Amino acid sequence: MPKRLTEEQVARYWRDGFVAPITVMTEDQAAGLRARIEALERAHGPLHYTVKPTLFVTAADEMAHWPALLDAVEDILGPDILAWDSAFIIKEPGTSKFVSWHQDLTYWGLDKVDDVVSVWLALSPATVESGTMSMIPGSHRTHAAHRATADADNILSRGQTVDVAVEDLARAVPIVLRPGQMSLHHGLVLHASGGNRSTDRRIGFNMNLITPSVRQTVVADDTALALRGTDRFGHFRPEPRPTSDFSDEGCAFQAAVARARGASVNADPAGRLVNRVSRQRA
Ligand SMILES: O=C(O)CCC(=O)C(=O)O
Repeated sequence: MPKRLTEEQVARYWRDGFVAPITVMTEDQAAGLRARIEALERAHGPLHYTVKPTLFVTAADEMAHWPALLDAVEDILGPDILAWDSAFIIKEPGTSKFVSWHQDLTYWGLDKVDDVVSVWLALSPATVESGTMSMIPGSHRTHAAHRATADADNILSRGQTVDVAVEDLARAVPIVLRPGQMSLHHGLVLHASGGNRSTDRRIGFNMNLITPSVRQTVVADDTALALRGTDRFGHFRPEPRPTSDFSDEGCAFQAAVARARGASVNADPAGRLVNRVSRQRA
């Protein structure tokens, strides 16, 4: 018996490679989290695509541990859950920034495909107009060939792109979410998103969750955040939870993680390593 999803939603996830929308909080709760994040942005600068905000943003840590969110993930992954990665993915109003068609797992170095679930939680309306993701049902069953592209508007660090057949593009499903709703997608489902033609910011909190049995094959000494259950494998060094926003310890840990992943790290005017790092991910 699933905890949060219906049997039909669980079956749909495995059949299509994604399921949405899943309501995990009220719009008021989402608005409250958004307000906290935007206050931090005013104080510290943009949070878009910073590496692992769960290490230094308490609102991100709260979302990662949100019981209704984890109940839905547990229905897919089982009771033992780690967060391998997280990011805010923010598209400003009017931006032409986009995400090309890709499969998440292509560059992550994780050795299992069915033990990785991506969460995308909306903190503002995610609509076709605001540049929400579209996904191709059933595309998670095969690995697709990616090629590198160079387009300054592509949010993906390598500009990796899959050439999707026209008939598959016609089947793509837009993932429309109200604030407080989320989607879950399989690490191999083909997905993409367009620019933001709306007048509001499109703010998503994205997490890549795994079971502890998954191994990292590329990054040495990789870390993960324990969210639920037990880690009987110890494949990832445990991450600390933030006790306050932008604490020195949280920022230092985040900077070290970002460096280990090969991301470029900048120092802030006070000389402290902070979060303004490019996110090194697929
Ligand atoms: O936020 C977006 O537009 C794309 C997000 C994405 O590619 C992902 O969550 O895997």
